[in-house]
Amino acid sequence: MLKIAAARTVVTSPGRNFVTLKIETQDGLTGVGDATLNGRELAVASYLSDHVIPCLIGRDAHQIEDIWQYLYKGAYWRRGPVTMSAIAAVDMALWDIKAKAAGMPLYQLLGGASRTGVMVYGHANGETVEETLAAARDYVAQGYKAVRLQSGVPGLTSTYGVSKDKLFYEPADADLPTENVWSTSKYLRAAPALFAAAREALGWDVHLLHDVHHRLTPIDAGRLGKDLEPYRLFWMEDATPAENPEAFRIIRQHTTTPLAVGEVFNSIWDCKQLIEEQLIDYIRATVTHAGGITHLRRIASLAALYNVRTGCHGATDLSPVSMAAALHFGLSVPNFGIQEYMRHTAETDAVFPHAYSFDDGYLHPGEAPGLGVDIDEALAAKHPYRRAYLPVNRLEDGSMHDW
Ligand code: KDG
Ligand code: MG
Repeated sequence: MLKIAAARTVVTSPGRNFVTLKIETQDGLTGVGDATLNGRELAVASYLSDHVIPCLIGRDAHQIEDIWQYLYKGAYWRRGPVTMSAIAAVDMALWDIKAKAAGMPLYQLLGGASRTGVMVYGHANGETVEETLAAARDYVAQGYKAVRLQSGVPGLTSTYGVSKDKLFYEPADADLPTENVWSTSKYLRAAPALFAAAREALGWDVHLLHDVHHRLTPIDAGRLGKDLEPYRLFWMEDATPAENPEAFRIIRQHTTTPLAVGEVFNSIWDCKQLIEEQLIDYIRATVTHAGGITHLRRIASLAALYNVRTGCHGATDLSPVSMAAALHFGLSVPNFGIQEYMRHTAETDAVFPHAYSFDDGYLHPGEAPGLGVDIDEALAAKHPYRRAYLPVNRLEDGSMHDW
């Protein structure tokens, strides 16, 4: 038995907020889990400290599945991003401990490597098409095999994915939510032009991706997918608000552009219908927001039955702990598709020393036992929490819209 002796949450803000759970066993093994929920960080920190940690002390850290079920079924109130991020953090930390106890990198316990590396996509963002393409060329020169393209929409002052700091996009940018303005018709004119220019400039050997960020109606999404077909996208992401799986039937009827969704999902129940009806091609749930490695493996197993591949969300509001977990998962899972890789800042990397590394378009989790990532708590303490919100979106007439 590996008795859990202590657990604590660490909230730190090395440029942006992160919530980390650290679990210690009686014999001195430690494990870390990421519990960051962008813009709602303290809710998860409280859920962990006030409600979950007291139930962990004295339990056997080896019993990962039983602890998962205990926290999920035992709460009575199931699912939701706060609950599932908290359970995910416990799950990650326990897998970290188990793999350290075994003296192996976690991917070995998950069945071993199914590939030599995890293909990633970088973010090329720009106010203009030219700026976006310059950023994309830069990624290709660094060896990236896949790039997500987002560009400013003419006539709109702000666009999802485009920020002042080109290298490190950070949407949670204000003490109270920033208000953005959205126009579907302007966007629908701009997006195909971006990809036409991209194929001209970049050729056909690089995978191109695009994130719609849940902003379209199903029929508009169908039209956009059709307009993008000539440019052979790797995927069109989050075309419509993700709560309604049936919307994807309409999109599917109109386009062969591959569809990805899932960064806001937190349970297999959110994607069951989408997967079983083969309405999507990639499931983008994250280790942090979808209940940890234990639950994500369950989602991936269901997806494998229907030719749906994984594409874990990997934005910078997930800490390097989550990134490491996603890499061990991605290296081992049979139906891996691609992994998002928005690089963290040097400030963040210093707080979370890690073993994963990038080479020629692929990330590898490294060979350190466990997840291969830790938190430097002394350094973390030097970066106190700062309230930060994601923006909200309004149409040009002032109506609230999806951000
Ligand atoms: O917290 C929200 C971000 O993670 C999200 O806006 C980033 O859509 C995103 C992506 O695909 O990285
Ligand atoms: Mg996205």
